[in-house]
Amino acid sequence: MPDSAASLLGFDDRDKGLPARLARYRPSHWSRRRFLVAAGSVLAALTILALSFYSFHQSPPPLTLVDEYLPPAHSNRLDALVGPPTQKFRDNLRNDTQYMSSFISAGWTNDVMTYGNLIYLAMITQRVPIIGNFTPSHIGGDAGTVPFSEVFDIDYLSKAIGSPVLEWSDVKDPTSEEIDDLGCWSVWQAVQTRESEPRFTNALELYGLDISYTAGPLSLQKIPGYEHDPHAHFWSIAALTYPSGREAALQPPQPSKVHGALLPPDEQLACFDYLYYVCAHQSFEYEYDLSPAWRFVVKNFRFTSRLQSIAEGYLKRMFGVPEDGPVPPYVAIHARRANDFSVYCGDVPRADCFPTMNVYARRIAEVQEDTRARLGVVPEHVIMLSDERDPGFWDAVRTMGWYTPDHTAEDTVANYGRWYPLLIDAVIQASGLGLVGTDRSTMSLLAGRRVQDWNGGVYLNVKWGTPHADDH
Ligand SMILES: Nc1nc2c(ncn2[C@@H]2O[C@H](COP(=O)(O)OP(=O)(O)O)[C@@H](O)[C@H]2O)c(=O)[nH]1
Ligand SMILES: [Mg+2]
Repeated sequence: MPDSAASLLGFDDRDKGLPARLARYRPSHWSRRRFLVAAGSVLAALTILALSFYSFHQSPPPLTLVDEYLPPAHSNRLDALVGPPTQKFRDNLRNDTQYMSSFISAGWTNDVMTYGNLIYLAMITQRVPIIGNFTPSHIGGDAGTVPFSEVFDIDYLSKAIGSPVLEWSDVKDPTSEEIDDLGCWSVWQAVQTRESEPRFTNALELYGLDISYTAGPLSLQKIPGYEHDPHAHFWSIAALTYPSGREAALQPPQPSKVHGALLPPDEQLACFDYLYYVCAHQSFEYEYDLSPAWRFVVKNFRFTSRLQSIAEGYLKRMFGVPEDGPVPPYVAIHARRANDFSVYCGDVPRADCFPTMNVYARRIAEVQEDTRARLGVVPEHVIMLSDERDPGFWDAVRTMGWYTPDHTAEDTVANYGRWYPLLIDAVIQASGLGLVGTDRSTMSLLAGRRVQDWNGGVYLNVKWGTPHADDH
């Protein structure tokens, strides 16, 4: 044991030459000490035996060691089901297992975070999460859905978090014409003041689920009745999945859309309309280092090797390096500029509201300075990724000498489908040594956290809204 470790543990070689004041610890005194220690131990053991005998006869029989709610430890995530997808979902649920599901309805990254929240909630309540496909919003509602497992490695995820993660297509045959009734909680009705309906979902069209909702209790909202923050805490929602919390919160269910069914929230398959606004401690918690949904779940959403290698092909062609050579280290910029962001500019003209190329260049230099000091690497290549359509913007990017994937020349949509310009851009944002993102964009935020946690790189955001917003 090295000296420092030895002294940390309380051992110290200097004790070998015992001074007079420590004489009672000399070997001649040890036999009496040993006797006292032995007698004490026997007495303690007898007391413990007596106490445990007493408590055994006083309390109910000891709990069994098998926790009935623990998702069974399957080596294959699909063992969490009875078998292959069935016509009615219920026929595929194992009676020794509890499940949880929820739905999405926002931009892609928001939806990634919502699935992260669902899986984290399922983990802390020891249920098996069932997630759905990604549904299109910003890429055009007619683009069709894409399976979670086409984007992220679901087997890796299941292993990494120690719980099976299922997709609806594993549970219920996607070609089934059956419409299943299901009772779910509406968190949305409890946490916001603007709409009276449950959050809109595609559960009926996508999975044939005809849902009867029960409004969650108003106490779910972090600050009940506060119109500007619809967040709920994970454990407030989790409470609804245990008998005591469930019974205290039950109220009359609302009729389902197709069958007019009136069902209380299902106990075997706990489900919720919408889980985007959920946190353990702080609203919009993915922005903070403590975010448990990031640290325990979404950090393990690794892109499939197929998607990663498609994106790497784009990088190599962009940089002009051979297909079998390495991708040089680079910094990516994510410039979020579409209309859903420019509405926040108010009266400020777009040109003054969004960052100029020089503002990005200053942040790039800061990233390079950090990686040079910390890693001894200066990533010289810079890639711009953006939802901007204005050709003038892209001309300015080229003038800076920055790269950009060319989804038109590469014919990305024809080759891979409508989702792939977005997915390839997301992988590129996540695979550099640095990301310069757009303040308030969740797409930047998740890409930045990937760069930090997966690549040991740097994530900086550019502020916007006025010409000097990013001055620092
Ligand atoms: N292809 C591509 N699409 C983008 C880019 N930035 C934004 N988008 C689109 O805009 C959407 C932004 O919504 P979301 O993912 O929820 O992130 P946020 O709105 O920035 O917080 C994305 O999902 C894309 O559909 C980009 O750099 N490349
Ligand atoms: Mg969004």
